[in-house]
Amino acid sequence: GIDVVTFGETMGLLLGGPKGIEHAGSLDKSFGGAESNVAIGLARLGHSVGWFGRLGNDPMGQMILKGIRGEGVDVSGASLSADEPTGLMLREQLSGKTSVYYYRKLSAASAMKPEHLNPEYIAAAKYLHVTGITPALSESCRATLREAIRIAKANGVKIVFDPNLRLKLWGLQEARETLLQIAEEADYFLPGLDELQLLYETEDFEQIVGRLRQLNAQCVVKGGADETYVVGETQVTAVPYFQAKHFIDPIGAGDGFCAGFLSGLLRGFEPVEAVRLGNLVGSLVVQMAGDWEGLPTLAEVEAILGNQKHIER
Ligand code: KDG
Repeated sequence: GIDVVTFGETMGLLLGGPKGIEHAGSLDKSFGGAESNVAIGLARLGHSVGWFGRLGNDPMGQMILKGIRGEGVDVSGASLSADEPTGLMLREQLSGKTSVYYYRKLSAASAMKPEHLNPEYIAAAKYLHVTGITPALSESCRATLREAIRIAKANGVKIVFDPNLRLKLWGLQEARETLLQIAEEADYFLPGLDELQLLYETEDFEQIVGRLRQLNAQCVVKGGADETYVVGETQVTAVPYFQAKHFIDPIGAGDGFCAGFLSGLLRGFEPVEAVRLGNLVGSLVVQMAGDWEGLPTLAEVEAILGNQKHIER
């Protein structure tokens, strides 16, 4: 069976160079979507992983489907819609600040509805990975996510949830209510510290940890100053980041972290050890432009750790 199943919107991506989008003579073309980034990361680390979602039956949709498939991800559940286009995002990095522009309102992915789900496909997985982007896309996407979680829970599939708060897609009030509700259902909750500050309306770390401890989920908080936090029942363990040699593009680091963390879980690691692998993968993603291009293979991870046993025990 497939170890990890994930779904969501993947979009065409056009990247502006040093002149930005407005003045660029040409744009670099790729694709990206939080969930497919995680899927590609897992496939490169040697796991069986499936991604599904709706794309338009257009050149971007074709490119995305071939790209994800080409990375070794099972895309048998994905579909190309004749009625709606593939979503698109433009991105530029000017004076160190990353800006994203979405063109996705009436995309094929936004039209996803519960009837599109294949319950057997989800039920056969060990983990269902979902993000808070999907419920932000549309009412029907929110219902689809709810149904996918229901199917997973009914079949003993563990739910991994990254809130991926995107305030360009919805208001904080609505996001808070929906995302915290999903967190209640998760087995693993992988938020960023900045997201928690907004969701829980406090910057007080102790208070945030207190809220996280009320959840049933194993919580891991990304984005500390230079560490990731594993929230235990009585203590919080800080797991230091790996130093990135060159820092090119921060986007995708969180997805890389999720892929590494999930890889650790699949290998039977304890949470702290899985987080270490997540941190390593995240630190490699930021060293290349694009969402997923910098994701490492298992061989690369092993070469860096210089200790095969640590990963393959
Ligand atoms: O995590 C990176 C994603 O945010 C990016 O690929 C775009 O999925 C995306 C989104 O909806 O913002």
